[in-house]
Amino acid sequence: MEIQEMDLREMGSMIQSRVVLEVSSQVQSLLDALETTTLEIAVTGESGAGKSTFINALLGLNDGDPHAAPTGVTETTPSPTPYQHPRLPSVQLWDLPGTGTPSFQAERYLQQMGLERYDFFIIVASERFRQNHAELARAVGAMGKRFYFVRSKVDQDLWASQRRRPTHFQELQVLREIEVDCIRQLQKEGLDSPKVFLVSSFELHRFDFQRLQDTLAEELEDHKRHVLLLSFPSVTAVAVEKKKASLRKHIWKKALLACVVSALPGLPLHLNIPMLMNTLDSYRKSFGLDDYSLGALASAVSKPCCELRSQVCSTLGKDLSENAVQAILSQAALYGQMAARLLKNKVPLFDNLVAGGISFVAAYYLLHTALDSFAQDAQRVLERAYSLEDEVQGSLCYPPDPGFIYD
Ligand SMILES: Nc1nc2c(ncn2[C@@H]2O[C@H](COP(=O)(O)OP(=O)(O)OP(=O)(O)O)[C@@H](O)[C@H]2O)c(=O)[nH]1
Ligand SMILES: [Mg+2]
Repeated sequence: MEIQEMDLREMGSMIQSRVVLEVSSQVQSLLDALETTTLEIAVTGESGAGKSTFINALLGLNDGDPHAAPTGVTETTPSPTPYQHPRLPSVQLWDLPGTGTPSFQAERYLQQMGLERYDFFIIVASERFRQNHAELARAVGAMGKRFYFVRSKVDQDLWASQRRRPTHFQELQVLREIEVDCIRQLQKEGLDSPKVFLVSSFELHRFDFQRLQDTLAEELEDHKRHVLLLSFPSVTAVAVEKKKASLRKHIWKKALLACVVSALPGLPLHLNIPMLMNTLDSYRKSFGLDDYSLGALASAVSKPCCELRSQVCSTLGKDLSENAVQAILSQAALYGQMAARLLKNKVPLFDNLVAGGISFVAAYYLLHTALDSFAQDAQRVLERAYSLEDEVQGSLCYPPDPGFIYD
């Protein structure tokens, strides 16, 4: 009788292990597909329009960085040049040569640039859009690709306008005038409802950059949307929240893969700590909390790096060490049973995972809590980076969010 019960228990846990293994391999393929999803963005426009500067801003690179696109007042980009995203190797921004020669022919230009390769085109102009831009957009559209117009250097326009009309200057009005003028010009060239975004590469957090990001994301399919949201710098509170939401969808997959199924049936699942550390490190970088990103942001906003770093208050943001990770995992044990009940209907094969011990719940808790606190850190860093005066509020550190089970 006893032996039979033991056999049954062993068989049960063998089946559970098999199921977890099988699901793991499927989840691994899902994540692989996501991680290898490519995003190829073409940035084109006239020479000197600010294409390379925009690319560097998107990649979070300072002009002085050895991996940055060269920029300057003389013509600098003679052939299509790919710039790989520093964190996401499957994302490339292509710096295309200027389109401004008098003999410009859109179709030939696109053929030379290898049109097929790109997911969409960003057409940059620092002044009015012209016939060349409209022609290029039409040719891109005719070949079934999307295009977006970026009107760059708006900080410069505002500055000039303020100098011209110091007493009547109204920022919103000037911006509106620029936008209307761009749209009217493109319509005159035969484009019905062009999408125009006003951007300053030196101040991505202002003007239309967030709207550009939202529009691009909306118009991409699922996997590419995720990659875009991860690859663009989070320069506004909205961007931070969207990045968090996009990463959150995949937490359960990461947590599941971190559960190591023992080769011997009946032993509980345990956790692959290095894998969890890698995931946490990628979250942290994704929110720009690593030293490189903080340094780049600090120099872009001319503030000391330590001032921005002081806004990183979460335990893992400050110290992503194995000890800190273990401490949070053991905290998770306290929540284990309650969390297990609440997660039950949210995660496929949850019973099988929980049956293996609370490892899965602990991994899920760790990643969830970390994501929340990194996002809070990122918000505080942004507030401090872009605040005009030093606000007291920016230096407040909130306690870690205990509510991972409630959403
Ligand atoms: N104020 C301001 N200046 C900008 C901005 N974007 C670019 N610039 C400046 O404009 C100049 C030209 O910028 P680039 O990025 O080199 O222009 P490009 O389109 O890559 O030029 P080519 O490679 O020659 O085709 C540089 O001096 C930049 O610093 C911006 O948003 N605001
Ligand atoms: Mg250039």
